[in-house]
Amino acid sequence: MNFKNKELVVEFLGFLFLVAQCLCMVEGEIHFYDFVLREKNFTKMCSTESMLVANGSLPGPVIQVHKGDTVYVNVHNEGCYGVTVHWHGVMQPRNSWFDGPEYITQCPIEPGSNFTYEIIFSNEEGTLWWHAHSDWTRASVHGAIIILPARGSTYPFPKPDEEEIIVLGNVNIFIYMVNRNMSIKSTNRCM
Ligand SMILES: [Cu+2]
Repeated sequence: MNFKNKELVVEFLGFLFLVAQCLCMVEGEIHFYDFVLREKNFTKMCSTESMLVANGSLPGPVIQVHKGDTVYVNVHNEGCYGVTVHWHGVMQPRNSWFDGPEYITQCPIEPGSNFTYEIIFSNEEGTLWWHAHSDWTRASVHGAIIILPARGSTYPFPKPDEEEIIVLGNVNIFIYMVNRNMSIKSTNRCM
């Protein structure tokens, strides 16, 4: 290959690099979240129990994105049990290692450690949810995922005047399991 041809190849590669950069820019925005999982006391139905929750709230924090965005969630496990987090309904094509079911796509995040999930929103639009995917932890470690239409597009229906997030959960199941002293205590590293 003579010098002129080499120059053309370098210019062409440079052009491809610029096109790739532009394509990356129009794919969507990147968001970062930190979920700190820690025990907290809650009183429900006349009973006070310590529950593992994310960022001190039940339900946990809301993830809000637009279609096509990517989210990085750093999960800090400051609880007593190994946990994972699943992004329910997010298809994650070619990204299944961040799907979250314990012992299927990953080992649990051990107490005192953290793990950063990459969640790629491809075709999803609407309201989904995220939840812990380890035994009973899903009862108290969960929250909503709001996926707005892609930037520059609109809802497939008239835009609502107001929107409210409703998360349905059953805390009684959690209290029942604690009271029955199920396997939860045998795996509790804090006891
Ligand atoms: Cu699920």
